[in-house]
Amino acid sequence: MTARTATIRTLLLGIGISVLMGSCAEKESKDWTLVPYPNSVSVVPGVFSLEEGVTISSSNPELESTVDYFKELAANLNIATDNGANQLIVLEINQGAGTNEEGYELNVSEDEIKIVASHPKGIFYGLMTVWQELKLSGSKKVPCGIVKDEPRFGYRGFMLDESRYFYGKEKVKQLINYMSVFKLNTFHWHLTDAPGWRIEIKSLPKLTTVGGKGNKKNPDAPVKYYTQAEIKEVIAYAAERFITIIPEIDMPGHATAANRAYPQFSGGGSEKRPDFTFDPGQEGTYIYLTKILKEVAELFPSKYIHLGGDEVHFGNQQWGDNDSIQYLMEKEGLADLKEVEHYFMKRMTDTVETLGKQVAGWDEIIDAGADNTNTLVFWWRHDNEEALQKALDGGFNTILCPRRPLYFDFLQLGSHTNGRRWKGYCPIEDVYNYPDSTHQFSESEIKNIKGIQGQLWSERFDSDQWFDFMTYPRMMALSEAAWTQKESKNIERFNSTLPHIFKYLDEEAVYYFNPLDTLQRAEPVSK
Ligand code: TNX
Repeated sequence: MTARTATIRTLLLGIGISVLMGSCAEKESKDWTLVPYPNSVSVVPGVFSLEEGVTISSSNPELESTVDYFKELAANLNIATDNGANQLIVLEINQGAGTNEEGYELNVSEDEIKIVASHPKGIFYGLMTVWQELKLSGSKKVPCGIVKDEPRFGYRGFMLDESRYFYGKEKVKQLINYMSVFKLNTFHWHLTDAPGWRIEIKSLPKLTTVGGKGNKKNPDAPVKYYTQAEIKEVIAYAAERFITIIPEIDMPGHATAANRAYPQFSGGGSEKRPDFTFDPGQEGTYIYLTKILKEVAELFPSKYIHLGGDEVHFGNQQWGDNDSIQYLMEKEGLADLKEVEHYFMKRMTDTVETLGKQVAGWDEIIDAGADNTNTLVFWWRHDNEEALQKALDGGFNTILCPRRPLYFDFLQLGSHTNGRRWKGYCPIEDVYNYPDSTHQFSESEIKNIKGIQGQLWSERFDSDQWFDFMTYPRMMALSEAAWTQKESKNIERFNSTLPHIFKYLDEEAVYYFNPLDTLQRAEPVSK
């Protein structure tokens, strides 16, 4: 080989390498790391980088608070937003976007992310997708391509019981924050039950000063409740994250704490559950409960107020010996105590409607003669398929929240000790696979199913650690089950995202359970 041909060869080789390197460097690629996983994702080579900051462009005043919120999140990731960066996030509300209110389309090229939605909710979820990618992948880059997404269910809920144990405002805000990040949209707040009454009612102060004392494990625990100002603060915090809060004032059972405060409205209870019910025989009870519901209705913007209505038979035995109830039965022609219960629910439903709201209730309310156009039914008795069938056949808007697998006070691992069982328990994969693993719904049934909800009941828990351990990451499995279409669900992909979620939760000192390494963390110790 001559010197000249050697030089040409080196030159050509050099060009070849630089062309190769050039294309690699320009076309760095990555996949999305997301829960819930979007319903349609196409990734092309290339990334959008926020390393030099990002300019958010939206001329729509409706999006102002969402944009401010996203800027705050970006700042926490050390991403500058008002620094004149060329990289653009463009937000566009377009009624013809072809997605439902919560859906969005995300178009990512190397210098622009465009999010189009028909409603601010969709823009919010599009931005959450971007934020989640940055946070979970631990980089400042987003994959190029197109995401088209909208939720499978319009109602994606989580219920927290703060009567049995009061976790408090900061813990609730943290929960609401994670709910929004993982695209859940309804927080059902169980504020009253036997151990404690947790919501200030200004016209009836003893409900909280007397009824707010104690919890399930310790009846002498100091008074704990939310003032109306605190409730407003939590509602505003949730609204900024597109989460609706449905308050629950449980009646006519589970009323023990209220009855401690105002015993004149107690309908008695059983030996095991004294003063469990309100008294449906007295006119005064209806006036009293209407006062309560009026303040609740004024406080919460939610269209629904949840009236409970569950497990009345646990403590209505004394209704049989109550003169005013006997009189009511005669006057109204009520044949038995079941009919008394239904009479009570009907009157309280009328009250709620007079206050401009609609009733939500546990599945027992179907038998209480609830009206199918206005009532939202929560099917919780997993061992009572008939109740679900009645709800669906009856045309009720129905939320699926069965004990198994959606009660997070149930065990998640067989060797754990503190949690409920019912011929089995609630491991994370059962939550993830719900409802498809359990039900096959017809087209007409599906129309009545508005969504799914997980519940954390608190009888057995007495700390934030317990809250974390039982809730996370089952809540993330719930979020994918609620958002992602059956065909797009994939538990291996979900499991491979969990370590990224754990890193995030570790930074926040959350005591989650790790189902991939069950020995990593022991069950918390109760006080
Ligand atoms: C049933 S769900 C209840 C709650 C308990 C829960 C414990 C429902 C409507 N009632 O009062 O806390 O089981 O798992």
